[in-house]
Amino acid sequence: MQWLQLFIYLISLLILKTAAQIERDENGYIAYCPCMGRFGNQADHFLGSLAFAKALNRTLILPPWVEYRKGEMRSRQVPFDTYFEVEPLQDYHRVILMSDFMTQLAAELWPTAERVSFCYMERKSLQQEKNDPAAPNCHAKDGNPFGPFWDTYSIDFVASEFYGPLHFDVHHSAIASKWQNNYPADKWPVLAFTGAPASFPVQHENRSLQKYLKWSRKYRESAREFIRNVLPRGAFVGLHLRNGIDWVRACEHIKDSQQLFASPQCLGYKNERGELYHELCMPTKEAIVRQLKRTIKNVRQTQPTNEVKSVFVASDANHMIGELSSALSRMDISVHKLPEDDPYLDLAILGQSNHFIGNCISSYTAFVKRERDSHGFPSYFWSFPREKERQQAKAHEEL
Ligand SMILES: Nc1nc2c(ncn2[C@@H]2O[C@H](COP(=O)(O)OP(=O)(O)O)[C@@H](O)[C@H]2O)c(=O)[nH]1
Ligand SMILES: *[C@@H]1O[C@H](CO)[C@@H](O)[C@H](O)[C@H]1NC(C)=O
Ligand SMILES: *[C@@H]1O[C@H](CO)[C@@H](O)[C@H](O)[C@H]1NC(C)=O
Ligand SMILES: [Mg+2]
Repeated sequence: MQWLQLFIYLISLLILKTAAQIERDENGYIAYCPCMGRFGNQADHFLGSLAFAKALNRTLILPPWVEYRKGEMRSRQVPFDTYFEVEPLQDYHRVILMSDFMTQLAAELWPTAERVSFCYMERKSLQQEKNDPAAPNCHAKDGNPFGPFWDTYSIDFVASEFYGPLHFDVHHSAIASKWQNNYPADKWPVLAFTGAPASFPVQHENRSLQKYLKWSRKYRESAREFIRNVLPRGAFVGLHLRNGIDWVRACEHIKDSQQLFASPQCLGYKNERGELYHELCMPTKEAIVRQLKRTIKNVRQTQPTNEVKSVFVASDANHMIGELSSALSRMDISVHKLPEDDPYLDLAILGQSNHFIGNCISSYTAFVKRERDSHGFPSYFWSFPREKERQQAKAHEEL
């Protein structure tokens, strides 16, 4: 038994040593709650927050991902490194897991009596009696996921700080130095934001930061195994079908806007590549089948050595497995989906497909598109360019 005790002793030494190695950053930290939207939105916000932390030269505290489960009143917080590796991010800028920060640095650096929440201006509480006109507040923990998020690390705030008119557009202005002047790190070691210090969708300039987001080993391996064991040998096309009931409703906003959610990824940030139209958000089943067949035929012509053998479908609602299988049966192509819903594994597999067709409006698609861009893999969008325009363009070419 002695060797076991020795082993445990050595392991604890090692743990103590790595713990002691976490040094305090004299330039301070940034914390925030990814309180808006689900994964796609949070990922956009993450890239912007990472760039913001770099511009302010503060360490970014990596927040857990906020998830919502059916029938649960409170959000769940999933550690950042469940899905992504921490180390590659360090190549870009200093980061620390929120749990590490809280257990190892917070007591000294951010004691409970000094925790201030940052918001642009007063945020009213949903509970009227909490709104004291004489003492405006960020109400950083008011509602879901705000309360559950900070509760995960037993964080309470003793005061609020309104940072307006400062903003996060460090790329197009000299705002970073204003942040540093107003909030020097010796007086403000931690800037804790009620929401992400970033825009949605992610700024054009920061999309390439995606390359520092590497899937954790678990997701990399699960994706590889699915591709190797379930899909037939050969190339496969990945599809994202965003068609749940929340999406049907979201698509109704198309008619009163220039851009919606992630639409700049196909239309351009200044609508250089066109205006919004409804099919971009909700392509018809017929259009989906037509475009998929056309894409596969194209690949067969242009890359005859790497023939498409299967299609992998990710969806939040209707995978259209029946429709797609029968449409492709004569081409000897099989259609697959995961046996159980897993939004993260879906993403990891879509990132690896030989070709990808996604939804231009969806930030979930945007994650896949950015990851693929970082590897030089091709991506397309449903109903883009618009079918009519494409036919006209083709007619022109033929003339
Ligand atoms: N498993 C799975 N879930 C999806 C898929 N598409 C959307 N979802 C779920 O729906 C959520 C959509 O929200 P979000 O990620 O913000 O993307 P957006 O609303 O499409 O911009 C995702 O986070 C997933 O939980 C999919 O293809 N597969
Ligand atoms: C940024 O912060 C790091 C770590 O605190 C420090 O070593 C470095 O000198 C800072 N850079 C600038 C330009 O201030
Ligand atoms: C990301 O944004 C920051 C600030 O907005 C900017 O300084 C940086 O150049 C951008 N791009 C990359 C690739 O970091
Ligand atoms: Mg969303």
